[in-house]
Amino acid sequence: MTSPVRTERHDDVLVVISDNPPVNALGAAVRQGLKEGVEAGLADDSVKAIVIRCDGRTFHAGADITEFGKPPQGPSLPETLDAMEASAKPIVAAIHGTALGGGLEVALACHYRVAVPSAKLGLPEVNLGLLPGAGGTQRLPRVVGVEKALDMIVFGRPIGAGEAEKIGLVDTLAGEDSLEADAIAFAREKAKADSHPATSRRTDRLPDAAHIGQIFDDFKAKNGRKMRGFDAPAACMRCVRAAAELPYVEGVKVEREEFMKLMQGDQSKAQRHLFFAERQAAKIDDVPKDTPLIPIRKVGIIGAGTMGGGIAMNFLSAGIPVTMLEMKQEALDRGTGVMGKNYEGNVKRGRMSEEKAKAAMDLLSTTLDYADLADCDLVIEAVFESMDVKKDVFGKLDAHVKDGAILASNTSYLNVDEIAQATKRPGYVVGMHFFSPANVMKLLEVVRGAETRPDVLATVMALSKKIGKVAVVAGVCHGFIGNRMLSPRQREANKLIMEGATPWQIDKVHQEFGMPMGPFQMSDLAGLDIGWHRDTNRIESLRDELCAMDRRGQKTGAGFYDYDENRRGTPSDTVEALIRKWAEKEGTPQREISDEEIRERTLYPMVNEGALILEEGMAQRASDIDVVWIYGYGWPRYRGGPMFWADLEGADTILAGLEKHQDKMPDLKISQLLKDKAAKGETFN
Ligand code: TC6
Repeated sequence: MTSPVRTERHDDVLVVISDNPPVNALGAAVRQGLKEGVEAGLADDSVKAIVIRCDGRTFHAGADITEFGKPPQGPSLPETLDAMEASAKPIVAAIHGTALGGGLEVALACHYRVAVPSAKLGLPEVNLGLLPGAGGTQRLPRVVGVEKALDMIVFGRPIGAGEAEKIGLVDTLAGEDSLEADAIAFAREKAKADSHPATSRRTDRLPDAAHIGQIFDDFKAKNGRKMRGFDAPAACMRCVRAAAELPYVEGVKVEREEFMKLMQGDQSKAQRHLFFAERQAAKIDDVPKDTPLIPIRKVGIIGAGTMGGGIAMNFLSAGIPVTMLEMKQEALDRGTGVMGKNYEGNVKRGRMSEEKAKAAMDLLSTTLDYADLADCDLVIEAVFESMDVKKDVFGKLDAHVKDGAILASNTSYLNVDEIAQATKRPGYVVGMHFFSPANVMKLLEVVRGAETRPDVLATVMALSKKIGKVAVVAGVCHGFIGNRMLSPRQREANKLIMEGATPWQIDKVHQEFGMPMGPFQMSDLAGLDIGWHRDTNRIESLRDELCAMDRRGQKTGAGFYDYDENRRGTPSDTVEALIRKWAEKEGTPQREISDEEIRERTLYPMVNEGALILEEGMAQRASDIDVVWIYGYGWPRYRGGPMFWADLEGADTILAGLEKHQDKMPDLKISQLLKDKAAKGETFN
């Protein structure tokens, strides 16, 4: 087998080049090649300096994640890097693209770092439930100081080469098109010096012993909430603290120990699963990768409400012009006003520059006339959730918008095939289900109708990446993937409060599980009056009565909870009394309900629904369902999504849990797929 690493001589400088597409991951063969390349340079007296660079689109973007959990092969990364750092000849990392994880650790073990201005550098291992385990937690603080290192390691956020140069992580910037030549010249210059900085021996950027405690206390006080539930951030902090307090060799031991613990834990397994799940979701089994895409140069949005405005912002921010249509000028003015405010907010919070926000709004035009949408390549409808209204809109779009343009519906429940029948181009009709707030939430469910063309699907999937979304393909069924699974959870939660649990007990169980909010907190946020017929004034359920009392959720200051002016909720005695009144009216016997029962009756039916979705072919794969719940509903990343979590629980445990409560859930149809998995001891993922 030929090595992915080769060397080239440039007079007295040896360049060691990795070529391991797509991202030059540091697999066994690359590590071996790097080690041998450096050894060759050291053994040859005529070589005065060594440059390490990569071919292709990026410098090493990390360890090869596919090797994790398998028996180690070839030289380990720490061993390879220690040998490099010990070299008496200067070694220079020449960085383009992304130097991430193990890739940045390679660069940190070099004596010098040269980067093109567009390069990004970071230690994102925490996002995989891990920490930089090849000396990164010990070397980075020695180069950039503890505070900056904490920021980069605990949050895993890469920084640009410009900032890296400012903080001393990069020694000099190279020309965008002359990286190799500039790095060679730099290395040759450095070769004149007698010695070269070995990162592990540096202490000049480490804080005084007296300040260390304060730095870590402050960091924890400021960021503790963001790390709730995750194991890796705290382990990263312990390692950086070891870097500040202990000699390098001792710090490395702490790093190794913490790394191994994380690597063997379920959290990292879950987060690594998600890394691949997210990438897999972009692939459609029967749509070839090279399917020609339909160019999308202009987008139309029908509806300037919260949803329409949020959807429009995604395209505007990505530089794609949008024309927004409404029935009345006031609605357009209101909608564009809200969008302007949202952009202002983004600028204020430092998420976007003022110029970028202005450039985005400049790409927006508005109209009351369907004829102005004629030249759009894609039109997304975000109007009232009613089949009649949607059909009317699609009929009009079909008549006005050019042939070959894609017509998409943002419906969250309705039948996309029926909507498509309102047009003469059902092949060009697709669902694009954004989640609210649509300019923030990463998930996009792409609903594939019976006649949706492969190029339409491929185009929408590619476009979603361009606008920063994670897209998952769903089939046509009520609520698609996410909302369909939400429904049995809510149904059981509603029943449980009638049987004796309180909304706050149920929400607490979900929050302790790691969800940002429980079912009743979510109802209050969404508003209890969705589907409530105020005009009839009929009170047929607890929900009707809450609405009639103007307890319609956060927006009216009360729902299941009472809310203060900062929208902080507290349990309501009134609601509790009301629940008991309704339970008595229904004749539901009251009993003490355990947290375990709440978990089993709300979470297990979700898994069952996920299995039904798979069984019916409404999702392509179990990991797609996980992606939906992570990006659309705040399922804790460290639990990998509902189907991954089910795999850890075991299909047999889930099935037994459902069967145990079957008398309380007579309407629950247990999935045959779940039964099969349980019988064979198989997993979904
Ligand atoms: C680490 O370094 C730990 C060190 C401790 C050592 C002791 N390994 O994202 P894309 C695949 S942990 C294996 O679509 P982009 C990816 O699955 C690692 N495979 O491209 C996909 O395959 P597919 C720390 C990898 O241009 C293909 O490459 N590093 C790896 O949108 C293209 O990927 C990270 O966490 C990998 N490390 O973004 C960085 N990386 O085509 C992880 C990618 O078969 N990587 N693949 O689906 C990234 O963040 C991004 O890939 C990117 C490129 C920004 C480098």
